[in-house]
Amino acid sequence: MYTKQFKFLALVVLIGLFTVSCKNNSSTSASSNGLEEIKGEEVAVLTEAPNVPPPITRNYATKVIVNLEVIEKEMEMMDGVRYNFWTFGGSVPGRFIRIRQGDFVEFHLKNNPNNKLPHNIDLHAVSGQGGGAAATFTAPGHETQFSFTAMNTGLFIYHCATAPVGMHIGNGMYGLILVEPKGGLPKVDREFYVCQGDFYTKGTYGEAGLQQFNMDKALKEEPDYVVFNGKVGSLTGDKSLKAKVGETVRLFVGNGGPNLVSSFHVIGEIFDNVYPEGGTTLNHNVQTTLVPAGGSAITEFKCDAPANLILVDHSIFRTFNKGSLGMLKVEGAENKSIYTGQQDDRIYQAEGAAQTMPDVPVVALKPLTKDEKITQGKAIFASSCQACHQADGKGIEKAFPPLAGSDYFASNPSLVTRNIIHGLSGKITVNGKVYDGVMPKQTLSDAQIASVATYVLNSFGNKGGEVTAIDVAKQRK
Ligand code: HEC
Ligand SMILES: [Cu+2]
Repeated sequence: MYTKQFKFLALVVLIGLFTVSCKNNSSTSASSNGLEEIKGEEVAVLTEAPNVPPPITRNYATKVIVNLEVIEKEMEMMDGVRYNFWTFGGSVPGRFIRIRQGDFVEFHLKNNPNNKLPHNIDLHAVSGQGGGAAATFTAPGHETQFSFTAMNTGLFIYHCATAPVGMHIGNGMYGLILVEPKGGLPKVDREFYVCQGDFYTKGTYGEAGLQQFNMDKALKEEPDYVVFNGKVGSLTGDKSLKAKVGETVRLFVGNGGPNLVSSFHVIGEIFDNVYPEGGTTLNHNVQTTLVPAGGSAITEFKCDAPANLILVDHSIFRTFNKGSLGMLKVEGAENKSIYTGQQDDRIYQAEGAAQTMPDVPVVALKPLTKDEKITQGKAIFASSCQACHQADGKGIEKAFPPLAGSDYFASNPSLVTRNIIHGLSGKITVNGKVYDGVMPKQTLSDAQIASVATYVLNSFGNKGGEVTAIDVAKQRK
């Protein structure tokens, strides 16, 4: 009898001890439940694309506090085109978050009081209901909090999951969270954050002014814009990424969608390593890697030769007509044994005429002022002309003639529009040098040609002038 009672008491005490220790564990994720012990606490460094937070050097798990603020904000989709973006942190894509496997993340989502809508966050790095979506449903002027342990390593998308979900993502609500493996990622010289997204506007590509979200086009999955880092030209010109010959580069590539799958490619390089879909498998010697909507990839390469590497979605009309074009300038000494440059150029007379492209329907735009044309023309130039004539209009010797101070059209500006409408082939002389190439005719609307021609006439030290859509229409005939 006495011993029975004692045994019972002992059992109660044991159960009590067990539950106490469980309680402690649940708040600190200690090792008895298979999780790493949490030591210390830090606030996550968050960065705006294309920057990436510094690699994690800790060899232990810690408590990481993440503070992310949703901001609804009008910004440029393209020079001259404005859009009301919904952002995680004030830019598209959202801030890059970098943690280590085993970390215990205390996540704070703030919804700026000036915002109009509720938002939340679904982090693909979370094991738990909705990736945190239900726990973070946040009204304007509120802050919510939840916590999770980073169970899996990888590069994960996060996005807003408030209804209508497609519209929240389609307005720019996505970003990347990297969960580094316990030993860290191999060291590289440079890391960049590049995230693709598709956008749907009331107006067509390049139509100036404040553009509204277009649900019909979103449902049909027919975007007007497909861009890296939230804007046409976010990674070109002064904003190009930079590296030196011999350096290793790692691109953390995300795709927010909401609809398109990206065929991510870098013109002029080969990926030495790819972590497909942002997971752990390592693939080598890859030309183009698929990045699913709501997914990612990590690509790594050594910069072998000096070049302007072009980042593209190789679904290529998106790149040259909708914006998904970025640049990585690799500077350094040439290595002719890796890449010679052009060694010869001779006349090859094939049968038939120069190739042209089919006509597309003319999209009518409202008349713009000269200054508006120049602004819009600059953006059209970036997507339709710059690849050949270069951003500074100086062209490339022996291949593409200069538009900068060109004496070819100085006395007859209508030659600019003529070339864009009809294309040009055969020998011409520009500033004393002979060119014998082919310029394909450009499939642009009358208004777009008027804008880009006006831009060319008023840039690169040229003499000025203005072209109207009516001029272009007359010249088409
Ligand atoms: C695929 C490359 C390519 C693209 C894209 C291109 N051009 Fe050209 N362009 C050429 C070539 C090549 C020539 C010279 C053709 C020849 O030798 O007959 C040329 C010639 C010209 C000329 C006359 C020569 C000069 O330097 O003044 C103008 C003007 C011109 N292009 C403007 C444009 C504009 C504006 C755009 C964009 C709307 C554009 N080009 C897009 C390749 C291109
Ligand atoms: Cu949202």
